[in-house]
Amino acid sequence: MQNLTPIPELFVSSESAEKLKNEAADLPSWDLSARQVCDLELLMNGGFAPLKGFLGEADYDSVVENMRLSDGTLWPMPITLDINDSFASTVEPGQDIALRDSEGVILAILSITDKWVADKSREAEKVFGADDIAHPAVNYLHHKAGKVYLGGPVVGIQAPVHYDFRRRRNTPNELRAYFRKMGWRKVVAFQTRNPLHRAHQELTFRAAKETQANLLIHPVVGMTKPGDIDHFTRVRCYEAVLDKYPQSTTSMSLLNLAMRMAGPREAVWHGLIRKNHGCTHFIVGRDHAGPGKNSAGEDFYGPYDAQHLFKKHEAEINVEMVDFKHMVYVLEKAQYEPIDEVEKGMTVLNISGTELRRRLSEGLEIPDWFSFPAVVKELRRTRPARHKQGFTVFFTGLSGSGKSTIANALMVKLMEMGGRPVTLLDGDVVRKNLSSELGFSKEHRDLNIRRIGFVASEITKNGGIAICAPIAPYTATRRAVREDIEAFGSMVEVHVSTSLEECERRDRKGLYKLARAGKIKEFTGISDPYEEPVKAELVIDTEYAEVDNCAHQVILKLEQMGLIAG
Ligand code: PPS
Repeated sequence: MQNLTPIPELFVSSESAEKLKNEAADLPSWDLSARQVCDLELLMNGGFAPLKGFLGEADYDSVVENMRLSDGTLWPMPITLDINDSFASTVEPGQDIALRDSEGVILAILSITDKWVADKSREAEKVFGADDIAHPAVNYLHHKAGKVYLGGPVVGIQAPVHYDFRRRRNTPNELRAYFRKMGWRKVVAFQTRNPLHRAHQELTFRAAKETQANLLIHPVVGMTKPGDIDHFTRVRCYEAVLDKYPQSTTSMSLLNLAMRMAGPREAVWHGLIRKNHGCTHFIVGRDHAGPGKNSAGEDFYGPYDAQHLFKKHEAEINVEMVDFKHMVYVLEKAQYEPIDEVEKGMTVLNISGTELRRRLSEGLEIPDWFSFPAVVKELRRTRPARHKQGFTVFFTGLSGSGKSTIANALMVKLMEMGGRPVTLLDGDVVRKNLSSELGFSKEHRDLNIRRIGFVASEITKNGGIAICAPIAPYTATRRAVREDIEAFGSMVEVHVSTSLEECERRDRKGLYKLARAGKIKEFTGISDPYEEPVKAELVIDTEYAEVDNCAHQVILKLEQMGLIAG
């Protein structure tokens, strides 16, 4: 049964908030991570009701083991405040702490009741089904979350401020009030982290029709799966599709949830959150909130596990599940139909997410039967064809291997082609400007390379070409730089594999002689390591090729990867 009376929030009145804010200025304070800000927002506005704060140890144990709070209430997801060791050593149960956003604004006060070191492997096994870092939430748990958890009730001072799409963001009570005002007694919610194409429009429209309910498109704009299309683009896409629905029965609201990609448990969680937002029905699809493949290349969850778990707890969630029909385009009928209803002999068309990404990156046509022109236009603006995107060519190799010479030749060739600005971040040049205070210890080399990676990733993000030519002797650091860059475009690692003997024979700067004589310490190849890349996109040996030819090899590689038009 739908209940549209206001849901309890954790906020105090604005008068008390002002007072508390002043008092809180003297409290120890914790700067919330992006995920914690999302969690706190939904705690404070009632999206996570009946939770009154971050879970204490007994509730946490019970949620992890049984999907229930210790009083027996169904709650599948541990909402915990993880902190680092150094902050943990300064606070104890019984104390109040201020919770601040990334700009230092005090959002809430937490009264600590519990402080404990979590068994993260158990949490991973029980909540996410496997202690495998291929699962984004398990990776987060082990590599981003702090070791110590704090629990206790929260007093809300102010909601996190959002400057984007303000009119599309609604608290549970705002949505409840809207449904009340509109007389919407039945509301079916559609959760999504992807742009809506025709198949989604068709299935949501059908779900609403079949249940005789109004439709709430309720996309997640907090944190979704790494690699997803950013929410700015997605919201513009959703807005472009909204006029395809009957206006009087459909609404769209943004949910600042940090997803965990926990499949079945996540589906139950999503249902409870939608109940709090005044919905009566919820669409659960195949592989709902699926995290992708595990380290062995298998799916973490069965395709219908989420539907089964939801169904099992449907009465308690108090939201009816509408199972997602996999919609396909039937060519002969020129319309979408659920796959299980398609007559034999018909031609069924479908484009997978991977195929869509390929078509976007290669600038290929995306047919009208698949999506709406306005949606495709938005996607193309964000994901231009690969030959229009920024990228980084990252040379690595010993001192004197020829990196800088080839990098310079490559820069000139790319500038001759035109189209994108080219920036050369040569090892020596960077050391004179960006990293002038650094030496050659492992720590300093890593810092130097991470700085180069940061600049290269910004250039890549903004559609330019960055050419980097440091020694970059450590595999792990090169991998970290790759991650930074690949968030925005391609990274082409080029190993200039000229042998140590040849570099030393050339000794163009006379450094090897000094290094052999012990006059330069920590010299790469002589008294410091060089870890050879195993997965470079290209290996160039300068002993057997002219500079011009070496640079040309890179150009051919870029062409092959679709980064420059042939
Ligand atoms: S690193 O390891 O990537 O941070 O090194 P990088 O910034 O590319 O700097 C390498 C240039 O500094 C000179 N140089 C040394 N290289 C290696 N080890 C030691 N100890 C050292 N001391 C000075 C050297 O000229 C390198 O230039 P390239 O262009 O690579 O020959």
